[in-house]
Amino acid sequence: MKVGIYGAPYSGKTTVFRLLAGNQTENLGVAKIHDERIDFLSKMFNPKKTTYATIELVDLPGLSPELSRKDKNQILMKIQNVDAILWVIRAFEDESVPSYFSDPAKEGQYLRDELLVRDLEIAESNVEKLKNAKRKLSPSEELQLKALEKSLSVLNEGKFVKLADLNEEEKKILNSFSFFTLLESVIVVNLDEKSFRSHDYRGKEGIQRIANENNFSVIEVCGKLEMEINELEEDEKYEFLKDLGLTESGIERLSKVLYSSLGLISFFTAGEDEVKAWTIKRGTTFKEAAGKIHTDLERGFIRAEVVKFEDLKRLGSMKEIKANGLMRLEGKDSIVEDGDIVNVRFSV
Ligand SMILES: Nc1nc2c(ncn2[C@@H]2O[C@H](COP(=O)(O)OP(=O)(O)O)[C@@H](O)[C@H]2O)c(=O)[nH]1
Ligand SMILES: [Mg+2]
Repeated sequence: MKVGIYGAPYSGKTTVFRLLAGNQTENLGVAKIHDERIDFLSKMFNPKKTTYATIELVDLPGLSPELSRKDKNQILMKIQNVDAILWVIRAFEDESVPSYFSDPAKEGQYLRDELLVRDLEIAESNVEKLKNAKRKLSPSEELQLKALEKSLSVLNEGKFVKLADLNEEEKKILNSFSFFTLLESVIVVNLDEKSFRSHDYRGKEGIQRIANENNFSVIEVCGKLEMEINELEEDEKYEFLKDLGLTESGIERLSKVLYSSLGLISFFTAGEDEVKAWTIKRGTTFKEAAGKIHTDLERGFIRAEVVKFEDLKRLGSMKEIKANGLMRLEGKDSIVEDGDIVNVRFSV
């Protein structure tokens, strides 16, 4: 799962990227998904290794109105191969940092419009190509044309392709055009400390509107504050956050929202060697999930022994779980739920 960080220059993209991916200098990174359940299991099993779920991140150059079409396209090309887009919108006041937009809502509208313009171009040119073909279209081309025309019609209304009335087959067909407005997005609003504390900033309604129209989550962070919090020791950090009325930092929250907005959940394996979170899409079966761990486990799958994390947390030990009959046996076609602790029985 790969997420592109998208926004205008000086909005805080690289700051957010470094906070999520660790203090690194390249533009490719891996974000650890914070999960108290993994912390808990790690304390309980005391394993040699603890592994959190992760998401890949790409930090992109900023997009701004003054760039040429060619330069813009070059930047946008870099989101072509991501699974989701993380928008960073500047809503902090700081005279020492240049600013491209007078208002965060305008910045959001600009970012939205650049995605729409690019998708409109793609839809138009491909519809034209198919319509101008001086021959009879094949059945699959007919389907393509229909899906593209549906997309074009919502784009012409200024709406994202994801709002088009598309069936599963049409969505699949559209994959080859990599429409940006078909991807999941999460909007990060980068606030100054004052606005972060008050949850109030200029342009909030406008940004919320863009998000609501397209079913995106909006997360408020304060890049500067987060960087300071990052430097603190664990217990100091907790005090600091408590003072802000929070139980976790914006970045911790962001990593989780990002994860769930992408339709991702975690199942766990836990033992003396390793406690690990495995990333799957909602709706994955136990057999498929076993394949994430090792192909042998999928091939030779017999059954899964499953314990709910919440049960283990409540009862405190595997022994108590067994004594209370709370270990389930699941077959290959049952669906894994978020927080399942899984032990796969297999034979190859
Ligand atoms: N005052 C303030 N400055 C910030 C904040 N977030 C980032 N900056 C500063 O803004 C400048 C641009 O940030 P950067 O992350 O490089 O933005 P990018 O161009 O979008 O990658 C840097 O000097 C940051 O230190 C914030 O929340 N408050
Ligand atoms: Mg940058």
